[in-house]
Amino acid sequence: MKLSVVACIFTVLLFVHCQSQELAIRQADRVSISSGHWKLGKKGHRINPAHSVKNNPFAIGRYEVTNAEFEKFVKATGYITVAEKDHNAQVYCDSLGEFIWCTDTAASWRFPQGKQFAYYTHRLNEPVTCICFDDAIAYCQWAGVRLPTLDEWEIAARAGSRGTWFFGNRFDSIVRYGNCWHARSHYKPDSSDGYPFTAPVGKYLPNDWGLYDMYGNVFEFCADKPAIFASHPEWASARGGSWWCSKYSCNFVNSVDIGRVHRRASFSNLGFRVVYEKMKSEI
Ligand SMILES: [Ca+2]
Repeated sequence: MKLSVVACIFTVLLFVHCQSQELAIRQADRVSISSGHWKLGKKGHRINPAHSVKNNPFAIGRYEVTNAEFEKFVKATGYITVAEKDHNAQVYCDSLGEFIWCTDTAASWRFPQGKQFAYYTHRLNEPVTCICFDDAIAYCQWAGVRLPTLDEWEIAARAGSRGTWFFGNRFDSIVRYGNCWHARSHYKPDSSDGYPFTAPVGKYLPNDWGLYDMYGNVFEFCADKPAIFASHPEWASARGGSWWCSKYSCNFVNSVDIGRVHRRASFSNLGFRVVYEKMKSEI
């Protein structure tokens, strides 16, 4: 009798311990951002003009959503992505001109560069790609999270800075903070930084608030769209640039620019990070 009471107490204690450990891990994977007044955008910018905002507190993923996290969603729900159904994922191909991507009918989040490259299980800690905006929304609904708004993403990326980049005024410093493209053209793959495509999340230095890969690695979907996109319900917005972006081509590796993509289009340089509504105890 005594033994079973002890076992029961031990089980309860273990459960409590596991719960708090889980909470600690989850806390480590997000950054809480308090309410504040911020100056965002850039004077004269056509898509993201200078504007001031006051945000509600929120917590944002410290990293982009990974293949391992997306795998949990798929295993739990049996979800099939748009690219798996429509066989229309866009991947990088060499020997092509700038901004020309290949439709690879075999590519999907499981084979993010097509079947000639590694299966996702070899890239579990890399950001999920070849998913479209609607897939990202489905993940968020399952996980009880949401995409950041454009303003939330920018507040997080800027980490209090006011310029084009959180690290200063020279693009070349990006080499320390983001996985992007360093060759002059895209005619052949650029492996000069060790990562021709995506890199594992968190490989580069974070911004001042501890957020990784806000620039580069993958473009990140946002929940809303700038006013100038309002007449295009089929468009989604994405920010921060990707492994494909360089100083010569693709100007999105910064805190200001906002890209657009069809909400059903899936690219191997496009993913997302999530926002958690801030817990009351953190406010
Ligand atoms: Ca990114």
